[in-house]
Amino acid sequence: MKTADTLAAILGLVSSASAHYTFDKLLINDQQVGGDSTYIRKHTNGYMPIKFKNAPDGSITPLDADFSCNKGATGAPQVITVKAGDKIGLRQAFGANGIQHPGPSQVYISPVTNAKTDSGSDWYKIHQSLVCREGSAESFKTNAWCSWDENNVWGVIPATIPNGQYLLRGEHIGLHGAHDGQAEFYTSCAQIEVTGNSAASIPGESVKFPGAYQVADAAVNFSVWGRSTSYPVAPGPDVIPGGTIRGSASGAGGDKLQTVPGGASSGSGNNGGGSNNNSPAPSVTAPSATASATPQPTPSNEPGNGNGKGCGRSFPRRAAVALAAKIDAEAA
Ligand SMILES: *[C@@H]1O[C@H](CO)[C@@H](O)[C@H](O)[C@H]1NC(C)=O
Ligand SMILES: [Cu+2]
Repeated sequence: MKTADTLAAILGLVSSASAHYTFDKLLINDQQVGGDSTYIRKHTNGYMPIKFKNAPDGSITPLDADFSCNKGATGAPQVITVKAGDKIGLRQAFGANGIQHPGPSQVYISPVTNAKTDSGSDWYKIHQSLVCREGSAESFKTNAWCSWDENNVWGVIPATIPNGQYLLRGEHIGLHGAHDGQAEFYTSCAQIEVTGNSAASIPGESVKFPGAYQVADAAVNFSVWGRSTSYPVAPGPDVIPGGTIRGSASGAGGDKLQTVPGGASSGSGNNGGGSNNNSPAPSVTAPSATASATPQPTPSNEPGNGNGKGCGRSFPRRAAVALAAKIDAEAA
């Protein structure tokens, strides 16, 4: 490709990727429950990304204490009751209607005594969403990712966790600047109570926030800008037994949801025993383009989806020019 063409492609992507976002509406099985921030904790970071390097003014880094539920998060008024198999989504706020950053989405839970007041300590990953469309190095920068253009980060409540209250942390990671320490982290926490399960303890590995991610980790120090067409890494720990993985590293197999085998049997028994490697995925379907939630106008006193902070500013034209030249040099 000529450098001018590469540059045009990069600038086009940067501008389409410059709408930032956060999450404040809860979806259960694709239906919104409650209003804005009824079950999802408010924070004070607006739509700004969290970044290791060049964080927007007033934002935080993944090494700050508030990385768990975002800057200044405070308890929401309600706790939503859910059961194994429920699809739970954190939908975008401020009228945004589609994630347009290449990168994974993940969902973590932390057991708490009181989901309205506790902050969570041990975080278990119950879902990760990777690449859903196998294809070219071009689509790997955009819609090869499962979450591209979707308006929520979602997972499925596992049958393998005990009943009780949890914080549920949804996260999307934009990788467009990740080659330079500038992966963008978008996160919010919902307050949930799991019922109907019989597991006595949570299977699998937990991590701490902050702590789970470091700037040098392969999964967040990653370039989507070369000729790569797969993401053979995932940020943080493995998904726990009974959790779900959507898509795959390369997108081979398409938009499929797989349950991680193992964990104590509970409820319907789909996840029992660890021998059930081909257990059916929960009966959920991917969100359609015509999601049920109604987009809302951007309130004048709230941040919009403009490109004033973050991507636009941290990825100036001269960087795009240099990157375009580098990509062409490597391709030559
Ligand atoms: C990110 O990866 C590149 C290439 O492997 C490496 O040169 C660089 O030092 C890494 N960055 C950090 C912060 O470790
Ligand atoms: Cu961005």
